[in-house]
Amino acid sequence: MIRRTPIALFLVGAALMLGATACGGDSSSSSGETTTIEASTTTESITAESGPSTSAELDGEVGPGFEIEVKQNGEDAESVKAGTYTLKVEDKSDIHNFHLIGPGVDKEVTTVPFQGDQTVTVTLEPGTYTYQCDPHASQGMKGTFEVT
Ligand SMILES: [Cu+2]
Repeated sequence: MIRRTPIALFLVGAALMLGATACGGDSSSSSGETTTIEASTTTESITAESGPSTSAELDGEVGPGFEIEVKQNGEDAESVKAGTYTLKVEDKSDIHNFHLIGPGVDKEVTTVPFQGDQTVTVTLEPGTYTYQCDPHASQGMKGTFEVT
């Protein structure tokens, strides 16, 4: 009786390989959960490796104060996978601009007098990218992220 668990696990594994779900029944349901979790973890890592295209979006923000930032999935972008991204910039001030500089990119997404949203497509290559407000970059109004 005590030895049931490993046997049940083996049976679940065998049942999964055969594609048969009927033979396990009630006794195998708890060990079946463990198998399901392992399977979904594997699926997630395969998805992550196969491409960043599902979340290929970056959000930039500048102003209204002397602030500039780039976020990915709501978090400060520090390390980003190489690829083509939709970059949405919210420019909340008419005294700042948003300028992205890095390998293959030198793009002033918004100009100083512009206020509002601007969306551009950028292709990011491995290296360091700097985003800055040109008039105030020397005062620290800039940031960087790495593309790998
Ligand atoms: Cu500025």
